[in-house]
Amino acid sequence: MLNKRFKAIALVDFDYFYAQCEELRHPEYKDRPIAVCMLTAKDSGAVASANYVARKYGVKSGMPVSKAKSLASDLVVLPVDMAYYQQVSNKIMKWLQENFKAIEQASIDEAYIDLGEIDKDEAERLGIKIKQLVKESGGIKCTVGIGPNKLIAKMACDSAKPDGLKIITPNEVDSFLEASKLEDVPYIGHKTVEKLNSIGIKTIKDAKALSVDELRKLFGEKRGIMIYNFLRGIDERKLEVTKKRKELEKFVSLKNKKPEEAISEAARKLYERLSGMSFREIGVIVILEDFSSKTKSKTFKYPVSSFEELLSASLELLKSIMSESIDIKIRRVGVKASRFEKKEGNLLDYIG
Ligand code: DGT
Ligand code: CA
Repeated sequence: MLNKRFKAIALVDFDYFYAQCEELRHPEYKDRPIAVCMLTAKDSGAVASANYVARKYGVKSGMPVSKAKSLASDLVVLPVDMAYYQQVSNKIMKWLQENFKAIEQASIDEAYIDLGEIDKDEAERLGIKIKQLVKESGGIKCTVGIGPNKLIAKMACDSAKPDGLKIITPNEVDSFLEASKLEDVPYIGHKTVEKLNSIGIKTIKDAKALSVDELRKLFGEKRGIMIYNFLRGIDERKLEVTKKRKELEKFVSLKNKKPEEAISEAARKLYERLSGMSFREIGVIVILEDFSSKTKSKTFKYPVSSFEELLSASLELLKSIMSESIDIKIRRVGVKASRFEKKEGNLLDYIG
């Protein structure tokens, strides 16, 4: 059968995100039910994220902690640690940004990726690759949905959770939608579903029988048109592309350290932040006691991604700055990487 090309959008959504981050740093809880909760006082508050073991007992986001505990007696209740989840998310999002031309970070655990014009086989390969990238950069399992627009990408993703990959080509949109429930359509909340149910409309197929004017009357001008379009898989929303980072830098104060020790620490911190990204230029910034600064940089002939090369170039640049002035009093030092490169050529080349 002809494998037609289409403009594809992917949605990547990290599975049970806060709870999975906790599993990462607490392997001892891995097979236990975990609920990460917004705690207001001891044991009172609501569940923000639950792992799939807890979900088997019926534990869900938004549920009071006391109810969750009554459902799963050995529930591990952990408080939300946003700074940590943000760190895990940043690492993965940066990586995705460096590997794809256009991404829109939609939330802490969701990003849309423009995959360009591809066929179903390429979509499959890219979907697998996205899952690998997320796993390698953040240690996190995720689900990827791919479709001709944001709406279908999101619905495909929701239907494939957890640890899934689902591709819906333009030809498959109608049958996919007809097999979905009204409440599976984003922005059709339970109030809209109730209203539709009250006039005898139970399925997407039923709802498609309503004209755009009827939907406008029921839900207002804008919402009516949106619902009309979404029921047909039509979504013109563009990606709001998150800007690519041009450079990354890390600073370390000397305090009692030698400049070489501080630069090594800055290089290590920078390397962690880079999470495998390669770069063509490296700079060292030295901030003196009087807050003036000196910088030197080096350009590589080839993209570099190893810690050893980053460290030796940083030390070399530091030495060169220090040799140019006698008796300099250093307050802080920094290492900066720039001119990032995709790992290998363009996006599809990446798929080996
Ligand atoms: P998933 O994607 O179904 O495997 O599970 P999650 O936990 O990743 O849920 P998702 O994608 O709806 O939301 C992403 C994160 O946002 C989630 O890990 C915690 C936070 N979140 C979601 N729902 C709630 C909520 O009702 N209350 C609070 N405080 N946080 C929430
Ligand atoms: Ca999620």
